[in-house]
Amino acid sequence: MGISMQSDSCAVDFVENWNGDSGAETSIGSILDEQLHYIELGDEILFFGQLGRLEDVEASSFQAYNAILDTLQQKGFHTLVRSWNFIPQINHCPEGAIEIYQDFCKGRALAFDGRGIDEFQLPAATGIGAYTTAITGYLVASKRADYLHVENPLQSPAYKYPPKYGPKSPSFARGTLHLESGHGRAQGTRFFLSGTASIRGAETMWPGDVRRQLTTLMENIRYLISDENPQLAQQGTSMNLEDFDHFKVYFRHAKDYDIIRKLLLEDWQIAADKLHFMNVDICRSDLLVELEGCINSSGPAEI
Ligand code: 3EB
Repeated sequence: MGISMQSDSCAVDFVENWNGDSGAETSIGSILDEQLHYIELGDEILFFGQLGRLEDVEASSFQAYNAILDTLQQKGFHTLVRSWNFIPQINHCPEGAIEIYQDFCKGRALAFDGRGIDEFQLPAATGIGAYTTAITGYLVASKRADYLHVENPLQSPAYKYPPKYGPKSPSFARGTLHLESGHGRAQGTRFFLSGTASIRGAETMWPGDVRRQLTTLMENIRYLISDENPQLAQQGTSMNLEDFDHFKVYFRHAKDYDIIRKLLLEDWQIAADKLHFMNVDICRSDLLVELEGCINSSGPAEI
């Protein structure tokens, strides 16, 4: 699936490779008249395709999410793990209507509500601008129950944002942790970090100041994954920034690229080859930068 994430000034499309367990049983299919496709691989499933249309954002996003959730329930994939939502004209507000992003959140939330999915089952997610014509995205779900959705005590859960940010709050968790199975076999930590921005409580911090926004969001990430987060302390798990395999860095203004990169390399000591930059709009018009990422450390070698 091609998802254009770059403005014309640097029109390089981005290819993402997904690897699964090669020994597992595979099956593929599509739903909603081939609007959405899926690949089942053992206990996991990946959906990808169109999640909505700009002509009728709420209804079409509801329809897409409803169809995905219906298929997941039928096939026994009861755990939502991670979703990505790429939304063109994300900050645009059509006359007499709400912003495209808020309209999308409404359709998505109604689909979750309608299928009886409560806030503790919501997956890590990203909802971000894109240069596509339709709303697209992908979603990973699992038959296994050994995932924990994690919230950040520094931030209001997104599903509890007040109505000024939209009639229905965004449906996502701050991160999703794969719980290590016992059986004497250390699998290492696997963690999906949601798109994280300069938000404390429910409020945007430092509008107009990209440096301070980056500091605040990195402090959000550091706290979320640390043992100061009671949900992780309870699991006896914590993570560090250097554990991440990669980060995707979404930034609104092309002119901010140099400073964001410099601060991530120098102040936050992130290795340059772990960073993937995308120049796109972000879901609140006062947000200038947002990061997501994955941890997939292999853990100590087996003896
Ligand atoms: C935020 O914290 C920033 O709508 O799925 C981050 C991650 C954001 C996911 C989504 C939105 C979403 O509210 C925006």
